[in-house]
Amino acid sequence: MKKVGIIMGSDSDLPIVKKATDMLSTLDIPFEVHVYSAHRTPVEASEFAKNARERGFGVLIAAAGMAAHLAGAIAANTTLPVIGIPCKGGMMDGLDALLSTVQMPTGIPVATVALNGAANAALLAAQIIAVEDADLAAKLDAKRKSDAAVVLEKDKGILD
Ligand code: RP5
Repeated sequence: MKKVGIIMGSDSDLPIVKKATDMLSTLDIPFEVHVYSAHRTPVEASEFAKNARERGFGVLIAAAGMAAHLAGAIAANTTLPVIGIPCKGGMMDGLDALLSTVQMPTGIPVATVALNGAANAALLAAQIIAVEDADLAAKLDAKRKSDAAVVLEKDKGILD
């Protein structure tokens, strides 16, 4: 199975990223996690992205806050799909990170999830890998059904 690469701009992003690693672990998807910053360690970030395909990654996830250029910087160096997680915090409480992550110029796409949307980033990565993996696709279908069952259970007699 292809691996998921997760890069965060700072170790301070780890509590958010943990939701992605938990989800990938639950789905038995192999992953690697790194702290590489677009600003503080730009060489390491770009080298990781450049080598990711030949190292067996199928999708990359990049989480960053503030001037969150990380997902774009990763996407600039690979044609693997890149998912950006804008992280809350800083003076604008995440609006800065959201716009920095989502507003990519034509030609270098980043699939941006919600602020702190690490679980959805992992699920989207899983869905991308599942395009070529029937077992994983079945697992995702089963998860959708069990998630729906939890909601329907709460619906039962909600105002009784
Ligand atoms: C970004 O700046 C990081 O992704 C983090 O969200 C934010 C603050 O980083 P630290 O100052 O906590 O290292 O680059």
